[in-house]
Amino acid sequence: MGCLVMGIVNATPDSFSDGGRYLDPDLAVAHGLRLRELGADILDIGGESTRPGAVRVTPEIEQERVLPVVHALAAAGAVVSIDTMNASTAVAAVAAGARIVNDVSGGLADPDLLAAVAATGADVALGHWRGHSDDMYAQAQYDDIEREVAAELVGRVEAAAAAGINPARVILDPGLGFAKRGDQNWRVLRALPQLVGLGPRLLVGASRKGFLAAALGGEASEARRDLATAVTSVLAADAGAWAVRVHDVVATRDALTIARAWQEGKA
Ligand code: PMM
Repeated sequence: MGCLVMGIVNATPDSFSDGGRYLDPDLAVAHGLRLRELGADILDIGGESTRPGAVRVTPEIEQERVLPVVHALAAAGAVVSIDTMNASTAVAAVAAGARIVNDVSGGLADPDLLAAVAATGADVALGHWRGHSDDMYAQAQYDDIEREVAAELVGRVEAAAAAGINPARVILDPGLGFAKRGDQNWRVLRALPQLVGLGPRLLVGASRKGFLAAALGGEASEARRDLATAVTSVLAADAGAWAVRVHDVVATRDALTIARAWQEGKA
């Protein structure tokens, strides 16, 4: 399947599943290089956790964490995306070699981000989002979640265009787990073909998230969440996703390879 694999490098002390493992820039760079060897097409570097209840960090601390990592991985030839909600971090990361700005807030958290990215010429991934981690579940109220997520994503493409970003440079992301509880995530995933139909490339980030564990009956181990993630990667690819954002690059790469052999009748 032609879906790209985005490998996650969280240079944070408190991320959802791998917080603290790669806070040291050298460890984060080594992890990124390993993910690239294992088949990641893009490396997504983040310095601020967006897990439920996470405490926000200043852009200065965020940049201290991510810029050396972005610089080293881009210099090694990797396609790097910067996972940030801050305009100043986005601009500094692009200057350090990032080619994609990945803003889970879709440009809503920092009113300067879209115009700042427009000036850089980088691609931008815009997530469906309704509020910061401390109160995002209060925003998880929908009458018709499929329609509302699609309409709000279209609104972000329009905001990006108004800020000077060519729609061809926009990537959309349904924002799994962001202002979405439990089954609301499955409703959005079931509607993925409609989101693909909006036009922009679609990025899907299900990796290790709580709704996968919940579907497996509660607290699932990391290995079980990674297997569940690989299954969602194949299904997302089949629904037309452009890329999947994952921690376990090998599991998703293998799952996509097997799905392709199945479809093409040859390995
Ligand atoms: N999820 C997280 C962080 N960044 N970026 C995109 N584009 N899509 C996502 O779903 C997404 C993201 C939170 O997960 P993590 O803490 O495991 O990185």
